[in-house]
Amino acid sequence: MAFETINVDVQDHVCLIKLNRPEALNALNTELLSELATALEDADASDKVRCIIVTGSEKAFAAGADIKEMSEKSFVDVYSEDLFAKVSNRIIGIRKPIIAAVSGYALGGGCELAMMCDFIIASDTAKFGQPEINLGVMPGMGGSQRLTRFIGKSKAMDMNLTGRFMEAEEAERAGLVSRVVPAKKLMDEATGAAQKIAEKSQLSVMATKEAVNRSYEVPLAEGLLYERRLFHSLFATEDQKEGMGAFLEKREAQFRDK
Ligand code: CO8
Repeated sequence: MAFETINVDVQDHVCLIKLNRPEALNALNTELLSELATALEDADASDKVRCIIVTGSEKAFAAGADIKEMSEKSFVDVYSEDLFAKVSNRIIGIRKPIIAAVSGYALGGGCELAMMCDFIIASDTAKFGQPEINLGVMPGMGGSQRLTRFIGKSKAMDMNLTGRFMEAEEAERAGLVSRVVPAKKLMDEATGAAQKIAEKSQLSVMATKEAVNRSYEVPLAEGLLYERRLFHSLFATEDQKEGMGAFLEKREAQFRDK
């Protein structure tokens, strides 16, 4: 399918989705968000894809929701259409792993989109922020919720109330991003991580994603039970026999997603 605001490329089981609205620093308008959700769902359904990367340009992952598009909307408009609800549910419904490769600005909805991915690899030029407060509004797609779970209350309040930007180094220290690399190495690093994931059994990959995400939704005892049941269930797979057998035979496992 041809897209106007994103580029999609699949190579070696990795689907690379590049946000492509350079004239607006990849601001997330309705068209881009809808195309992104469609591309993610296509990748989720494709046998050729085992891991997904979402990235932007060197200057901007995404500078937020599109302010021009939102500026004239009324409360009745945004409440009636439940702005961003459907599209964010489509994005968080993806079962294959999604890595956000972030360079430059990841602001407002851009930071929230990165947080909806499974982990963030950042270049040393990345800048994260929730500057919605400067526009007379507040985050609407996770900036007050996911960010608080990732970096704690004090830093989340600081970011959300002052609207300041957080550099990559601080974001890594705070637990928002998993790795920081020089800008030139960002895509190699993200692709390398995606290829590592692509080598695993997709059954254990999807179960792991599900279990980690569950930890944000349920109390610890429920989460531990959920994890244990998923762990038990993987013993019904051929890939468990193959993975453990290969270790004991000192050879590489050949997973078949069965
Ligand atoms: N929306 C629309 N256009 C944008 C946006 C945006 N968020 N950000 C940048 N642009 C446009 C600019 O208007 C400009 O266009 P033009 O050349 O036609 O005037 C072009 O991109 C380049 O931008 P700048 O000239 O401003 O570039 P600078 O390098 O000087 O500054 C900044 C870069 C600091 C990133 C600056 O552009 C900026 O502050 N942008 C806005 C950041 C912001 O406030 N983001 C939050 C938006 S609100 C939001 O995200 C709400 C989230 C709710 C849920 C979202 C679900 C997706």
